[in-house]
Amino acid sequence: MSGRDKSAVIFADVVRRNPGESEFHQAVLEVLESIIPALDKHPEYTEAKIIERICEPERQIIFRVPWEDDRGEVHINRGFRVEFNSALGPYKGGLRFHPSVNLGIVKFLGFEQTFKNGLTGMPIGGGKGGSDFDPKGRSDREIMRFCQSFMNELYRHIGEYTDVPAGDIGVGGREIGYLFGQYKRITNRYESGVLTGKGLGYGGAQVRREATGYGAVFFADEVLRTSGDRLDGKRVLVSGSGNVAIYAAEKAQQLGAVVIGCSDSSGYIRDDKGLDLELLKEIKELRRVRIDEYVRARPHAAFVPGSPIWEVPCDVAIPCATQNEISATDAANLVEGGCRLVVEGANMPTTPEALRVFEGAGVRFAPGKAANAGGVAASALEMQQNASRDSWSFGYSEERLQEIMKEIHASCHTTAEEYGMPGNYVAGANIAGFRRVAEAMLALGLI
Ligand code: NDP
Ligand code: 2IT
Repeated sequence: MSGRDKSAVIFADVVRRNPGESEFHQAVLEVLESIIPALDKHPEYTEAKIIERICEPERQIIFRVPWEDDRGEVHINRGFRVEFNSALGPYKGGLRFHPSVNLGIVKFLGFEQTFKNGLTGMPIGGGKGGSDFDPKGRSDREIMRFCQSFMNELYRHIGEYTDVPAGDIGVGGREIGYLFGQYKRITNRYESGVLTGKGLGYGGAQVRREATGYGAVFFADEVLRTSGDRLDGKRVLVSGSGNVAIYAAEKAQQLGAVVIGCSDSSGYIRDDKGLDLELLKEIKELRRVRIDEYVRARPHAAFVPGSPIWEVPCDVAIPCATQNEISATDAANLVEGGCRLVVEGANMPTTPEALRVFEGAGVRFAPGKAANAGGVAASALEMQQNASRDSWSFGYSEERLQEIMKEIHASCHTTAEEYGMPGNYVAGANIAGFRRVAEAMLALGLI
């Protein structure tokens, strides 16, 4: 059977065995389509049923999370941890707290994470978790009680050599602190390497907070350099205004770009003079309020409620909010507005239809599993520092991050060329990430 036929049969089986999990199907299809040339070249993967095994998580944990709000009312949420693949190292990947979280979403994220972590070249397997808990409007005490209850079950499944969670949407430094505190209390172990994204005062690493956004911009810079171009002077749009968006905007500004807009789920702001990042950090990191607050302090800027940010003309788009946030219409608007490069800070923010629009228009495209790998790579550096009880300076950590992003870029670029698809970063990232995981799985026997 050809690689193409084999991949179609496997995909049909994945859909049949995982009904209703549309995001998971979408992520699997993209990878299976990309790796066809690698399957044709390496029949040993097909013989050993590597793809069938890769599409089936090693372990899936679903649990009840009961907690009490400030008024004493009891709430029940659902917790997840999908331990996808440990061929390359302990399961590694974030936790997402958002009302939309369900098993299919956690599986798509865990699946992507497996290849992303492979691409980093670091010793980390793939996993993901989270809950359908909605942190919006909750007090610090409520967040703490939720995190403690979540950890009361999660602790038995994780460990520095087993599974190492971190943040994702709705989970940042505050939540990681509460989760770590509860893990330490239950286990009576100061096991720093069990979670990453910790605060700098208790085992966290410099540049982890900035790493995903900075890394995405380093990746953008590498893509531009391949054609002798640079970020300096470019108009950049960033969607979202959370951890990834804020630090993508910061690094883009440092490299001379003008970041003219960002968003949250209520709408977007446009500031043609360039975003005031200190103000944005105060609104989003300290006060945790809605983005229209921005225009109160910067009256020349505009707040546009309810519309996608992609209607604003730009040169470079960095989606940093959530999956499937760029539709075909958004993509057409971006192309019309002059956008020549899309770099995914978020996981799978571009719909397959939008990707076809970009491809048709010759827009360069950097997929999340390569471009946003800086976050998890910095997590692996945090694990390394925890294991050696060391802590590195900001400057050194940022240099390491930049080197890693350059290597990931080079690996996607050369793999795409090797397989006859120059400039196709989707194929390059999927094939390079897949091959790292597949080779390790072959070496480890039938696992
Ligand atoms: P945050 O929670 O810090 O920020 C998320 C931002 O996206 C917020 O502005 C939020 O708006 C917006 N957003 C989230 N969900 C939706 C939605 N359904 N519709 C519209 N807007 C939405 O998360 P992160 O910045 O950490 O994560 C952003 C993306 O980056 C995710 O795709 C995540 O998986 C990915 N990522 C994160 C990494 C990390 O290290 N944190 C690493 C690699 C990838 P609002 O507040 O209004 O909900
Ligand atoms: O999607 C991701 O890569 C993350 N949310 C970060 C995972 C991590 O373990 O740092």
